[in-house]
Amino acid sequence: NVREIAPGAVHVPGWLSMEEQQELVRSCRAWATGPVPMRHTVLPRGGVMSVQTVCVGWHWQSYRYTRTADDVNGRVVAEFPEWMAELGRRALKAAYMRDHDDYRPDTALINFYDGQARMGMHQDKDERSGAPVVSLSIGDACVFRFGNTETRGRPYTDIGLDSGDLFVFGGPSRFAYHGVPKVFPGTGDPDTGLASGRLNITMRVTGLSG
Ligand code: MD3
Ligand code: FE
Repeated sequence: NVREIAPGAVHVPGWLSMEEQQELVRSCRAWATGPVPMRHTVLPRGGVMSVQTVCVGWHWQSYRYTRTADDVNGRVVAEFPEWMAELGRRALKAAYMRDHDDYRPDTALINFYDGQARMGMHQDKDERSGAPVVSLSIGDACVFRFGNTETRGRPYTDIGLDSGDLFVFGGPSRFAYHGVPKVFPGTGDPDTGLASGRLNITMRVTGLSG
């Protein structure tokens, strides 16, 4: 069950098993309370993001990647685990239906949405790589807005994302505008381990070293 939304943008509904979702929730909970706790990222012009984020591998502070969380507590972020890189390669194979043994994601951004959280339309341009982004959703359903590479506005397509869904953004879709205009509170299955809210994990290749 693989849907190509635009060239390189592929949605695979219900890709994660319940056990995989539970395992990811456990890992994300440990990272969220780890050396660099999950927090609302403060933007350069003083705005505060409504989602809460914790990073592994590299720390994203708008708009750059660092090894230490200078905007939180100065500590080194948790290591990006090899099992997650392997999950990323399996995700690319599921979406694009060919092997991606050379895919080496080195960072995951984990976003937590409570009932009010949103993410405005943006491009992900802080990576120095055009490698695909792998996105995994757990918990409450949401509306994901997938736009174009030219403007924040129309044309865009609204797509419902549910717990367990995989979305891959590569090729011409890698630098498209996208956002999350709405989350539907109370729609997630507590069996995942997430009693409320929505978790989104994105794996990326930063193209950075050191
Ligand atoms: C398309 N996260 O972390 S995931 C983000 O649900 C982000 O938390 C949203 O946008 C979330 O930057 C959307 C889908 C997604 C993620 C990264 C992309 C779509 C993308 C990068 C390039 C193009
Ligand atoms: Fe994004």
